Amino acid sequence: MLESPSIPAPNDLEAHWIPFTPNRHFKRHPRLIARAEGVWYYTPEGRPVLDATSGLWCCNIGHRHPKVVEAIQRQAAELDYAPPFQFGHPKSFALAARLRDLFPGDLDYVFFTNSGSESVDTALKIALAYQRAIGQGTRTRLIGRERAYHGVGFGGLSVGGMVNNRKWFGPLLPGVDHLPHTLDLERNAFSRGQPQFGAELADALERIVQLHDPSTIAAVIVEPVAGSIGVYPPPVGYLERLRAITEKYGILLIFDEVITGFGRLGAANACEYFGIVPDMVTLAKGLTAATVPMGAVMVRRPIYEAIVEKNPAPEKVIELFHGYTYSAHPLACAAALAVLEVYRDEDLFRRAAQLAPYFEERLHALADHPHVVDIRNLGLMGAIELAPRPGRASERAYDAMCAAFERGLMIRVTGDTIALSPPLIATREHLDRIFDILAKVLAELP
Ligand code: PXG
Repeated sequence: MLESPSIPAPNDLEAHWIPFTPNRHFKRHPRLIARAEGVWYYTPEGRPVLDATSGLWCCNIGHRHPKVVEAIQRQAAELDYAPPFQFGHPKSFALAARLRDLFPGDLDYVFFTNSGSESVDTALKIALAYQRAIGQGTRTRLIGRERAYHGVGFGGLSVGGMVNNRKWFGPLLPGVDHLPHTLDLERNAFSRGQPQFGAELADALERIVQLHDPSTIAAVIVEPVAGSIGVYPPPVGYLERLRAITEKYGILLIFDEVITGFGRLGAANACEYFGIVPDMVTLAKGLTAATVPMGAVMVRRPIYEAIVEKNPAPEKVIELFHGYTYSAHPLACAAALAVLEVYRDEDLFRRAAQLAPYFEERLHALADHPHVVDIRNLGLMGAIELAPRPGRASERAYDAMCAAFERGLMIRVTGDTIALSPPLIATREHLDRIFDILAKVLAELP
C-alpha cells in the first residue's frame, strides 16, 4: 500500500515556531506527516493516519488528487507569477466566472486573497468602502458574534469572539459590537442538525441597532455554521432573521464561508444550503482544497457597481486601494480550477449530502460515552463536546487527539471539543473506522 518515505523525520525541531500549538509539548512529542493520498496521511515512518479533519477543514477532495497535481505542475512550468495589480493572467478571470456560477443571486464579483483571514479583512474593508461610496460614510461599525472565528488579522480578530485569540492583542478595532453566540446546552444539547430553539437570539441585532442607531452600522459578519469553536449549527430560522433585520436597516450581511463553502454542508455553499443570499461571502480552504493557499470574497453586484462602476474619479484612477502581491496567484488559480472540476465531475457536494445522515448516526451513537456533554452536527461537520477536567480546561480533548493519532486517526480539538470534518470523498467504511477508533479513545480517556 505504501512506498517507504523518502524524507526521514528531522531531529532538530527547534527553529520552527509552530502556530496555534503548544510548542513545548509538540517538540517533545511531535506528530509529523510526510505524505498523503486520498483520505490517508502517512507519518515519516510510513504509518497510515486516517484524516478525519480534511487537514484543517480544507482538503475537501482528499489528498494529492492526480488531476489537481497535474494542473499545478503544468501551471508551474508555464507561468510562475504575474503581477495582479495593473496586469493579469487568463486563469483568474476563468476562475472568477466559475465561482460566480456557484453562488446564488447577484453574488457576481470575486476579489481574490490568499487566506481566510485576508478574505475577512477584505470583506470588512469593502463593506466600509461601499457605505462611503453610497453616501453612508457614518456607517463604520462592524458587528460580529461571540465565539466566532474570523481568522487572525486585526479586522477578523475584532469581529471574532474567541477570547484566547483576542485577549493578548490590545483594544483591536474600535466601534465593534457582538451578537450573542447560539450554543444553548440547556435547551439544545444533542440536537441532530439545526437546533430547534434560539432563532430569537438573532433579535439581539435589533437591540444592537437601537443602541447604536442604524446610521452607524456598516455590516454584520457571521459564520453560517460556527466551525472553529466546535460546530454550532444555527438554530432553525436564525439566519433568516439576521437577513431580514440587516435588510431592514441597510446593513450588509457577510457570511464567512471559509469552512462551509465547497461542499462541507452537502451543498456548494451555505447560501445554497440555507436559501439565503448575503451581501458578501468570504472563502478560502475548500476553494483550492488547500493544495495552494487561496481565498476569495464573493460580492453582490450593487456593491461592485457602487465602488467601481459609479466611481466619480476618472477612469484611469484606482477604485479600491486594496489587494495582495499574491492575489489570484497563477498556481492557486490553476489549482482552484482543477478542484472545481473535481467537485463537479465526482459530484462531491451531493456525495457529502448522501453521507451526512450516516455521519450523524455514527456521531450521535457516541452520546453515552464517558465525559460527553454534547454532540452537534450539520452536513459533514461534527463535534463532540467533553466535560473539562477540573481546573485543566482543554487538556482532556488534547489527550484524546494524541491518543487518536497513536491509533491512526487525525481529529481536531478546540478547547474540550473534538471536531470532525472528513473529506467529501470518504466512504461509509472510512466513517466506520473513524468512529470505531474514536469510541475506543473515548472509552479509555481519563
Ligand atoms: N474564517 C473562518 C470561518 C475560518 O474557519 C478563517 C476565517 C481564517 O482562515 P485562514 O486561512 O486565515 O486560517 C477560518 C480558519 C480550527 C481552525 O481549529 C479553524 C480555522 C483555522 C485554524 C484552526 O477549527 N479556520
